[in-house]
Amino acid sequence: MPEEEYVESDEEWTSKPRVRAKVCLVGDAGVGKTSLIRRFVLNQFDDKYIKTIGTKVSKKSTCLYDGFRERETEVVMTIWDIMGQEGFRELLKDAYFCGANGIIAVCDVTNQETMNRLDGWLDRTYKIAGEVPVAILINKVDLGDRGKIEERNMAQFGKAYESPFFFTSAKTGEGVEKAFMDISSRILRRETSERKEELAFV
Ligand SMILES: Nc1nc2c(ncn2[C@@H]2O[C@H](COP(=O)(O)OP(=O)(O)OP(=O)(O)O)[C@@H](O)[C@H]2O)c(=O)[nH]1
Ligand SMILES: [Mg+2]
Repeated sequence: MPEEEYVESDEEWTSKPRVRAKVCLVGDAGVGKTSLIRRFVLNQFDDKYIKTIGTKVSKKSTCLYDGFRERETEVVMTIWDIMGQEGFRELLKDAYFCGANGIIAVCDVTNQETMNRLDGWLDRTYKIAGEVPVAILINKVDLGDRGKIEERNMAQFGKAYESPFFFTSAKTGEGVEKAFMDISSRILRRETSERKEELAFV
């Protein structure tokens, strides 16, 4: 379960619930994992391709209304980026996925192979992190014809992981905020239902 802590707000003399969530990005090399994080966290984009070596962690908070707490709740996401290239990724993956609260699986709209391989990525993820919320991002829509992607197949694929899919572009920003907000709200909902279950036993 994501950790929760309460913090004093400087502006109001009220405390605001804060939930911490670990979100991991997965997908093949070059699909745009690092670029999506950069767009979401810094609102920037770079055309240069600098391969991620090992892993990198970024942080961003979102504020969402939590119906159970009946108040605004801050979801502090630590966003984990991993190299897509096979290699020592294999050695890192257990530590990388351990304790993950949500997964963002990324493929490239111009490269069907990257989509076919998401299944393998998600399968391994579930083994380590459990059945956490997943969002599937079909990235680089500024380059590709989204009509090429069989939406019907995509819907079935999404069903298997109960995950919605989003067409995104780290370059233009299209769909990026929506996808990250979706995963953070589903993590919060899951945390809330676990909390309800816990309280039911008290
Ligand atoms: N046109 C376009 N280019 C993109 C988009 N997202 C990423 N790119 C480019 O694709 C290349 C690879 O992007 P990265 O974000 O480094 O890919 P990655 O998945 O992190 O790759 P690894 O770290 O090797 O696993 C870079 O040149 C980016 O500028 C996009 O939405 N549209
Ligand atoms: Mg990268």
